[in-house]
Amino acid sequence: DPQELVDAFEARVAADAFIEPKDWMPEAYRRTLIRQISQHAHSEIVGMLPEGNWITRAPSLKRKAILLAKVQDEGGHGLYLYSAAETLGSSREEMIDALHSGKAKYSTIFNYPTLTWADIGAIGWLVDGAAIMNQVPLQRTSYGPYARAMVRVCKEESFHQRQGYDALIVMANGTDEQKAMVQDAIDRWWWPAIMMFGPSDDNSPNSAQSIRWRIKRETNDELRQKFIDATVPQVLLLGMKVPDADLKWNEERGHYDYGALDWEEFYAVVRGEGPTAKERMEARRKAWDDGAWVREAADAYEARRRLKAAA
Ligand code: FAQ
Repeated sequence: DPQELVDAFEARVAADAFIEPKDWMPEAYRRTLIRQISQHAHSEIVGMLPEGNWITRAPSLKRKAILLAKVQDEGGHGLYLYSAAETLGSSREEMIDALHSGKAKYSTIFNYPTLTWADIGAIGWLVDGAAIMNQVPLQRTSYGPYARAMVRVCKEESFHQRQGYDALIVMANGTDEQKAMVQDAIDRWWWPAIMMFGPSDDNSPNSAQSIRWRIKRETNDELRQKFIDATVPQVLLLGMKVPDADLKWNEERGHYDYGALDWEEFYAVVRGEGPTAKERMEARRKAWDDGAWVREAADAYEARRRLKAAA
């Protein structure tokens, strides 16, 4: 009886038990998860590009080794996430195709250019910092494979966040020119980073259902506020300024009040009109096309292996 299946599913979610790939689940739950997990995967893979841009220009061997490791981690995160989405019945090809045709989204943040070395520090600290704030609760998301992928991803993101802040501490204690580069990077990355949390709660069409299904454990605005509260003191510790004239500690709320986000910019970037959107998609399509021979070779190998096994 379908109602019994629905009741059993709802009871599992309410008891904070994980839903696993072979469990019955409502079709809309499956679709929401494929959407969110695949978009998360795309973000990791596209997110390799802005930083990859600086690997050959890192200022020292140490910084280069760290950056290489970070970008490789992001590739790994993308792969765990695609695998988690595949357990829901979506194929890798379908997901990649949705990205390349512009049907699937990826995080707005990766549509901004990395102009200086300080941007690499700012991405680690602010972008990975925002990612951690969003992903720590996802370790308890109701779908088992997604939750488990998040455990390792969060550990690696913590390293990413620290290395970014560490790079900026060095520059913030350096020459006037280095200090100015740090402030400039904060000025350009602050607002895009707080936009990563998505639309405000009253404009977030997916939130209510995702919270009911315990896919999302906290709302976009709750996470954004937590991120701002945690990050402002870190800006001040660097001796830098937050580029928000309305930012003010609110004693009564126990939180920072902050200025209005530029939602027009946010939605324009979501629509694919971000400063580097075209370049990012071209790079992804080219990587996919250039890798065709690897997929073909793997298929040919598998066909030969089967032929041999059958003989
Ligand atoms: N960019 O109703 P909601 C990383 C879309 S971290 C683009 O609130 P939802 C690590 C949203 O998809 C970044 N689109 O949606 C890293 C929806 O459209 P749809 C990735 C956005 O799903 C660091 C529509 O707006 N992290 O990659 C954005 O309930 C450094 C309405 O929004 C994740 O994906 C945005 N910022 O909440 C890598 C975390 N915000 O799908 C490299 C997992 C919203 O209906 C270097 N995802 N939209 O067509 C989530 O937690 C959620 O999906 C949210 C959005 C919170 C992003």
